[in-house]
Amino acid sequence: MRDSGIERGAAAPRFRYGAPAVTVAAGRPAARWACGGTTLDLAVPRVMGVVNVTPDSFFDGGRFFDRGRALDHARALRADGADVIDIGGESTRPGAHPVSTAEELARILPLVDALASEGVLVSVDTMKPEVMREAVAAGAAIVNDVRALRESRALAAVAATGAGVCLMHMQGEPRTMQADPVYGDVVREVREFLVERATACVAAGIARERIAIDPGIGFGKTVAHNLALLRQLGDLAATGYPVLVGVSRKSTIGALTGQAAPDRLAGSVAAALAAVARGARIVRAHDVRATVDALRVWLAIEESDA
Ligand code: 8Y4
Repeated sequence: MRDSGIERGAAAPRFRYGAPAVTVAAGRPAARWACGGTTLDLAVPRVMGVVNVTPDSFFDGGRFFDRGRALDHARALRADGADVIDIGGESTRPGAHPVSTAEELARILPLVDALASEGVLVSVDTMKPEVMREAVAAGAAIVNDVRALRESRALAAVAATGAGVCLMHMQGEPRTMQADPVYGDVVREVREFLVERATACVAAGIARERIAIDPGIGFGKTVAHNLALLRQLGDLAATGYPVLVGVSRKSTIGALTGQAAPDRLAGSVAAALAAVARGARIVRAHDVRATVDALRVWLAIEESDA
């Protein structure tokens, strides 16, 4: 039980959000995420809006590289209903240029600072311990690491703060991860990896309540792997850690719809709803307004009992 991270006999009904009788070791449902001075109530699904401050980001193509425009975009996402703004200064796109710590900090810190001082719950998308420390010092409440704090010193960097952390699964390295992803049992392997990383966090002094986990849709996975992970997301939710999912505009949506990235809105929203229906508590999205509207309608239906 302890090794798998799954509490048996607590299977969630398939299409009911918020109901899973899932427990953590302490025996309480994971309905909160401790993020610095803020605790995000996960009784309702939350939306993390994406702001890239990279000249080579996968979709935005540098549109928000300009600092003022990035700030305007982040504020617009907030107004659209984003609960968290995720700021990234280094693209994880295959073939993207690596960025120095100094450059990454120069890109993101002014934004982190401005948004945090406006009361926005800021997440920083980074793999670098130094960037984690500086961003949290500038007001970021969440560290979102696609490498799940595997960089040496990353565990200690986050432990030294009170920030929440999102641990994401990735097979391989960004440059080559999509070449030929292979798994025996993708859902089991991803779950075991994430529970192992969460356990390492706790051992390093990061409280359990600060941890969220993420299957890393598209990170070293085929379309079939991504669909299996989404369909069986309940297995991840059953670990007791809040589950965050990012599917927005990703290539799996393109593969299923035949649409290019700018035209993946409907597919992305459908995937977000399916993920939340299976126990995801936070969805990472580019199109925040549409995602929030869809979640509101879906939640109203789920919660209506007349
Ligand atoms: C179009 C637009 C196609 C964007 C692909 C993409 C995740 C993440 C990314 C995720 C968490 C991306 C930083 C990839 N994805 N963080 N980051 N979870 N926690 N690609 O799924 O959005 S970047």
